[in-house]
Amino acid sequence: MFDKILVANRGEIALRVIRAAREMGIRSVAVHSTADVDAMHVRMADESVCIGPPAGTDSYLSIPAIVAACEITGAQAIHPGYGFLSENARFVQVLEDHEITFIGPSAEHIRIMGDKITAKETMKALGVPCVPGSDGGVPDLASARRIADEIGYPVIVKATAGGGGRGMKLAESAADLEQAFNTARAEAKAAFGNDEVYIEKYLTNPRHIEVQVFGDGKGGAVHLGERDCSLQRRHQKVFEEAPGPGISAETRARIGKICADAVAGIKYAGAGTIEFLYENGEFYFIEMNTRLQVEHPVTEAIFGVDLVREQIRVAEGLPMSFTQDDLQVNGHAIEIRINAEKLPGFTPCPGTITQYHAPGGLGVRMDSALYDGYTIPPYYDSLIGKLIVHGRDRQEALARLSRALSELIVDGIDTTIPLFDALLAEPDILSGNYNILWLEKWLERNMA
Ligand code: MV4
Repeated sequence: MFDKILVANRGEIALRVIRAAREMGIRSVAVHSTADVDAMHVRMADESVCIGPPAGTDSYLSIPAIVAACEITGAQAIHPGYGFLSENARFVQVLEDHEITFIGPSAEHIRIMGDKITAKETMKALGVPCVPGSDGGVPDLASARRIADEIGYPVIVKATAGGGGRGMKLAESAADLEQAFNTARAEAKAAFGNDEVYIEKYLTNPRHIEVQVFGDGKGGAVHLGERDCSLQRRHQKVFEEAPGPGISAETRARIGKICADAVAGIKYAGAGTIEFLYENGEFYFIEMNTRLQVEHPVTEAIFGVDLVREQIRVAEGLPMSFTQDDLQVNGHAIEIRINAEKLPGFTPCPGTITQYHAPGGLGVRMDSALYDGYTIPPYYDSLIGKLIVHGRDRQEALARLSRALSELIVDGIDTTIPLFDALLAEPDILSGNYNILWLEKWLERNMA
């Protein structure tokens, strides 16, 4: 059993991990940049180490600084949170060499899923339904033409080193293919130092549905249903919910079993998310994320589990504390992401919080590292809080979200909170009738 873990992150996710550790009787070490001396995660942890100057690359992404902090404090394991080093296979390898436990999957699984071609090949071989497209990389334009003609236009050219929307080019018809193929390659080379690309049929109206999975690292695995994360702006999620509107218990069980069997098949350890596009009742795998995700609380709410606690247990070599049969969906949960950004342009807006009041009451969870007088530094992601609500059904969750928003106060800076007041007046949002294109179209009409 661990008696001390290091949290290699900041903000709300660092608090999330510190809280789980404390409930398990595990002490926590915060690391922080010089810009974060007054940050809440430093105050909440049992001890803290300064690991470098403000820039993320010099602090929260510095492998030597974080390993040193671990050795100085005697922490036995590291939780990476999300972002930063959470999907860095080299980091996991370095920790292995230092006999520090990484609270997450193996370096090999991170590497496989980080390369989108090997991820897709692996998932396909494990029986997960994928978007029709090239088998592996497409070496030249002639091959690209052959494949595109075969699957039919529109097609999308994606960088194997990309993901999360980076390095993708759409070709509506054969006339666009050369340009899409060449730009995708050039941009991939420039951005990732790897110009390998693959081709998929472009789905025109899908929803983004992702399945939460959890493996024990020994060939056991469960699924915890799906989340609908279709409401995104420039590949940033804005509003997430579980279960997905219109996804039946039978559909959940079917796609869930496919996903759980797949991760069991590779002896995956810890939390993972299998991302799908969902169109006309069919699931098409696109990517797998090998980390705890920002939106994990909606899954925690409807299943009544603590995913971080389970991550720590599995990293200690303990079994998960539930089986698939223990996991029943209870009600409906919604998360909204609150960013320090000025509308309508979503311009980052750091500054000092003059007043902060978190909502509370039945079915309300506010995950945030804000406090009165806190100054948000300009160096990091603009996410400053997540408001998660849980109700017996979607309608109750929506009413609770509306009520919680009426209690929330974040003064002194501009935030994206007004966006949610506006969204909650939209019939399509109230009925769950949206897909991946909905928000950008709405923003164009309402915030241009
Ligand atoms: C696609 C697609 C349509 N067809 N692949 C964007 C992020 C990355 N995870 C995959 N993405 C997409 N892949 C095929 N074959 C449309 C998108 C996409 C998208 C996906 C999920 C959520 C929002 C999106 C916004 C634009 C494009």
